[in-house]
Amino acid sequence: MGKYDPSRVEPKWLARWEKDGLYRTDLEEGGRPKFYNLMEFPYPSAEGLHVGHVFTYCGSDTYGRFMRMKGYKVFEPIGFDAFGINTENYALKQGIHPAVLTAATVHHYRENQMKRLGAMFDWSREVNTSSVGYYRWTQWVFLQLYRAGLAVRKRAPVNWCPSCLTVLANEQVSSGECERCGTAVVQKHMTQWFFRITAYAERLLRGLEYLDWPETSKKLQTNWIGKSEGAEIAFQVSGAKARLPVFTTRPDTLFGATYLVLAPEHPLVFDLCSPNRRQQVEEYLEETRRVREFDRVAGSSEKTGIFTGAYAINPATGENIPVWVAAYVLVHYGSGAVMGVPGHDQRDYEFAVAHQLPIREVIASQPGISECAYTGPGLMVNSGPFTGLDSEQGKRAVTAWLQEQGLARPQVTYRLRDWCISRQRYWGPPIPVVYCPGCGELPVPESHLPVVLPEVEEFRPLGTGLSPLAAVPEFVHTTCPRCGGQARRETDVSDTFLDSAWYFLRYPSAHHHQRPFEPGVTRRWLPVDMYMGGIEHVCMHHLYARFINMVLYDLGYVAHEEPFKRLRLHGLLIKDGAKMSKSRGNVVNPDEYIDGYGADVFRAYLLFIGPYEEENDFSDRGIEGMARFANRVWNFVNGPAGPEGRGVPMVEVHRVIREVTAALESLSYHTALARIMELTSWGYRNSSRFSAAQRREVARTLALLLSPFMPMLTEELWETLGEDYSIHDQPWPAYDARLLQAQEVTIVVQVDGKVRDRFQAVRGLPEGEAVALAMSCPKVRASLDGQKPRAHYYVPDRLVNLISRPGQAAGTAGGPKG
Ligand code: ANZ
Ligand code: ZN
Repeated sequence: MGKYDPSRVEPKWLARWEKDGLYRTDLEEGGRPKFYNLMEFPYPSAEGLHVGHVFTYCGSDTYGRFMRMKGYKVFEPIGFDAFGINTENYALKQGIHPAVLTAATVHHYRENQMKRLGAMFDWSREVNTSSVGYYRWTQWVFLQLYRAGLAVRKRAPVNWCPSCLTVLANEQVSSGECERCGTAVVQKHMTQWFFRITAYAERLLRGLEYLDWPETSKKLQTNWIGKSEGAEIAFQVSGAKARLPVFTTRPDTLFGATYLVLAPEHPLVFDLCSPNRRQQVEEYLEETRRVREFDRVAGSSEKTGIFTGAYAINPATGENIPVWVAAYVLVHYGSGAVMGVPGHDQRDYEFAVAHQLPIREVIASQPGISECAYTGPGLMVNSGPFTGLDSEQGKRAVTAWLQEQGLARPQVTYRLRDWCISRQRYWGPPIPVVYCPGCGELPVPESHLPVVLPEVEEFRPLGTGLSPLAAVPEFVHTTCPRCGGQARRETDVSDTFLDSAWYFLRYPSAHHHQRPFEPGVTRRWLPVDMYMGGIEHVCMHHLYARFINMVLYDLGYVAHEEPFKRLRLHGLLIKDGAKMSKSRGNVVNPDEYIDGYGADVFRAYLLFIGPYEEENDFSDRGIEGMARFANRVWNFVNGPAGPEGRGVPMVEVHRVIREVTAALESLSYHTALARIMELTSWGYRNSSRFSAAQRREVARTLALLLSPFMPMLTEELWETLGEDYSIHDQPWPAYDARLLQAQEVTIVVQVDGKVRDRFQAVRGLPEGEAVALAMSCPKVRASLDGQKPRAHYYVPDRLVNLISRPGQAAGTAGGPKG
């Protein structure tokens, strides 16, 4: 058979699988239970896949393969998130049309990179969001939201990227910078299309409870949605008709409200402003316009502000309190106005100190408020009839009291903003809306879809706040679907995140052209059973997808309310201390490794670096070791059998099967691989003792256990063993639980005579192995703290005592001490 040569083995099986359609899943009813195994699809960017992507895909694919062997009909689709600013920015940089560039990159990804990975992708259902066959349905999704009143055009402050020349969703801005290009984002007032995701805030929050998602992702979404319960309290403006509503989570502190603050963009600022203060207020507004919203959210310590000259009446105390304008108040949170309670809110405290506003204690506390605000609960003081009440009860009591006078109502506020989905760019689905001088704004009738993105020479953003499509008269001029008169098309395209908010619904229906998703196959295959993705998507893609899916559910198009039953977050691959990314220039290209070692070795190597769900450092130091391991397995199966032995107990085989199974179930790929390596070593050690049947069983088991990690190598071994094609259609190996139980003992591990841990092992474990296992127990490792034990003491099947301190002789320190 010769040496293991991946350059011979891998292409052989890739071709065979493709020819046989081994991974083409029959989505019709019947057969095994279904398992929809989803991974985030790539946006085909410039340089191709990097090692981080391969890490993600191989982890997901390994899980899919495992589920397939466990008897599920696994559907593992793949596609390309090919529309969007990312691709377009690269096209602009290269001076290549995005359509041309996309076709080339998709081809490169698919043919030169992804297909080589040996994953179970069902290429027959590939989707590409930039193809008309896909985006006509993205436009259809838009129309459904439009009909439901959830897609609205409104003027609002939006994030504008001066480099990408387009607006961005809040989610696409991180610490004030464009997520795509890193340029500082500015605020602009513009008319844009929004999806009213805020109408779903409560349901998006509640639904999280029932999902099998990691706690971290639930927390992130919960915080992003940001529910706050409190009250809206109206303050009467002194000497005027106007009332100023404020949102507060602490109505119990009303007696301590010594001033009001409006956001600079608050519509009443100018009405309230007294004539002699007008100029100063205007100067202040001008100054803050340049300050970005995000600095304000981040709780910047800057406490700038200006007095408007107006006063309002505190409804609790009847006092006249000054009305200020300050940048720390956000216009579109709550009502854009705050009651300043410096005694019990730290931002207010700093503001009051800076501007010499009175600070009043209304919640009693041990530390008091002489140094800083007291923000905790306590008994109300200086609060008229409420004095002495507990602050929690006070919240309700004060609200109810004001409510009777028509001055307050309980209110819930969310931090979540409506999703701005229009982009002034070229490379996306045109938003299907028409404007008629007579009939107004009209959705394009479904029967007129798709609104085809015109082929243009000039796809550069205009920078005028209009999309390049506005400069294409043949596109802009159309007829009104209602009156037949001359009308104008909407020229913005929709956000890429809309493309990806429903792609998992399209995969099973990729062959259907009459509908976005065919009801039968959708009911059978959705929701997704396992979704593997990155943490950076939790507040964007995952949230958007849940929202769109929920809307489609409400409209009766799908039968499942939540799209992703189970979500797991893969860790990030770190290189030189930072996340791999093109902008940092620390991207590692997988191609050379795959050329050098084969995809199987590289797959297994990536999954062996560390726990899949944690951050891992990429270096290629250990890849040789993985290549040696692949060779060892190869040689074990291919090597000369030698004379038949008398036979050995096979408990070890069962133990390893059990542990690899458990490790795969919990995505502990590195552990699974370590156990398979142990089995390999054990196989070599016992080589001369195996009966022929045993030797064969070990070889078969090794191939089966390794097949989710190294699909091509193991397919070749399977053939060598004379087994039936394909190894990937075999059931997952079973283990004999009763045998394991009977053969198993619990070994106690002590360090210097103190019990530190225990582990399960087979009876009669050799001393060297027992000590090695003892030293690998986590608690033992912690207590040794990097030290090597000086000696050890072993009672077979019972105890290992590791001696680390000097002066404790092995023989005397040992013995179980209770
Ligand atoms: C008075 C008060 C007293 C407050 C106190 C807090 C503590 P969360 O929990 O994040 O929802 N607030 C209201 N609208 C705001 C806006 N547009 N921009 C900035 N801050 C705003 O925060 C709610 C609290 O944030 C509200 O409760 C309000 O300050 C402030 F001892 O009202 B509080
Ligand atoms: Zn009309």
